Amino acid sequence: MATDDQQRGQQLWFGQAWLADGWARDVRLTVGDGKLARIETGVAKSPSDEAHAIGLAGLPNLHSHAFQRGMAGLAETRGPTGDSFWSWREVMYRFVERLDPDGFEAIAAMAYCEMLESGFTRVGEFHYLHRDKDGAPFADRGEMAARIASACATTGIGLTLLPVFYAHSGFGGQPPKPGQRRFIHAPDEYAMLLDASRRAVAPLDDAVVGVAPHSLRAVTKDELDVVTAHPGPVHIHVAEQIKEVEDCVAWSGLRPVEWLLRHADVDARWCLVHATHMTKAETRAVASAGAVVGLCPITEANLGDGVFPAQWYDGAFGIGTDSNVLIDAAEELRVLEYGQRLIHRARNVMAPHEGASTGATLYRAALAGGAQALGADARALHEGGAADIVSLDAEHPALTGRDGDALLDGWIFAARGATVDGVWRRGRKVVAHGRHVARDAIAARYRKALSLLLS
Ligand code: NGQ
Ligand code: ZN
Repeated sequence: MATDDQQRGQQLWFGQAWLADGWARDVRLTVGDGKLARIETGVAKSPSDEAHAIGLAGLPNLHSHAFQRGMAGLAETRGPTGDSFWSWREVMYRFVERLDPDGFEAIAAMAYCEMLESGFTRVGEFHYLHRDKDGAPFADRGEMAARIASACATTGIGLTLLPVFYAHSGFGGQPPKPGQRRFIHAPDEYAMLLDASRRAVAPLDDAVVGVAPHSLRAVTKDELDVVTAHPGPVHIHVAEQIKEVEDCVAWSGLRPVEWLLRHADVDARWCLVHATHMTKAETRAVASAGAVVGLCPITEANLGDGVFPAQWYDGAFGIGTDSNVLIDAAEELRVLEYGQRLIHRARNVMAPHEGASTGATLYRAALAGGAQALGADARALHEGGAADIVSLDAEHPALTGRDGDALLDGWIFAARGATVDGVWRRGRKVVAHGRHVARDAIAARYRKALSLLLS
């Protein structure tokens, strides 16, 4: 989207807004240079204010593979034998074979448009599609990273790019499979990929670049050390599937999270994506290491991963849309809580104490954990912080007559779509009346790309 300087330096007024110290009424946010220059509470609306009912900080989406949006719903037909995560992965690898940079960018822009419309204002793109169809490097190593950056520029979403290191098909350094040829790097090439990635995101306002060893299946201990020696957030898929746990135990005698905690300096830089299959001791150790757990409840349900052991966990977590089979911030939080309710046959499982709202607990945790994992300033709305703002539609039936935390419960548990009304990124309005301002052009390009890809 073209930079729109008129949108900067503006004043937004909310009937109520969730700030660092809680809900406040009659709030004016003055935006300058992409930041919240000033926050006033208890002030009357002035004619120069753009007025909305309910204001919140936008949520971070800490784990996305944007291109997978293009195959959403195409792996829901029963195959010949035992459909599983691994058979889904075969479908995904076949989709990857066909993707060129233009199609990749068109799909990413569509996914980011939908993310913004659902209330996400920053994405952690766990990016591993580095090479051309035949596995040869692109002339520019950063070609695909630049396509992601361009989709972010088109949509306005904030980017934490996580270039993935991928070298093996299984524990103990097994050689990669042909279907993985577009992902592969040698450790010395990875530094060049990071340089190219930094160049690719340079045109964006507040991008962050981290590192992502794909999984313990895809990297050796030496490679993990090389990759994590680079600065920035560290993201890794871990303990998502039982087979992965069993293979790790067979190889090392340790479970994946146990192995990771013993062989890497896991700390607050780290985001352990999924971490579904953990013992009580592993769960406690992850929390005390200060890492963030990256939960992707819709994808974990869709892929049949299992349910995160939240009953043992008191550490940081955030949410991610991962496979992007369905993009919806509120629904990620709802499915997280509902998974817990279904297995424990209880209600309000994620709320920590009597009187705590489950929706507000989930929203605040996802905001803090997501910000930590993405190396971003995405706490509650605060002076000096990014003007990444979401407004909810007070006229939605699920929000009618609600106040404060009950609005978050209404949004997360009781609303279907269209609850998010406006979204501002660095003060620029990118969603108005629930629609991305560039949706028509983005969707037209997406339809064209998909008709080529799926023909
Ligand atoms: C991915 N997605 O990298 O896209 C993976 C599948 C794998 C999830 N784990 C591939 N949800 O883990 O090998
Ligand atoms: Zn993933």
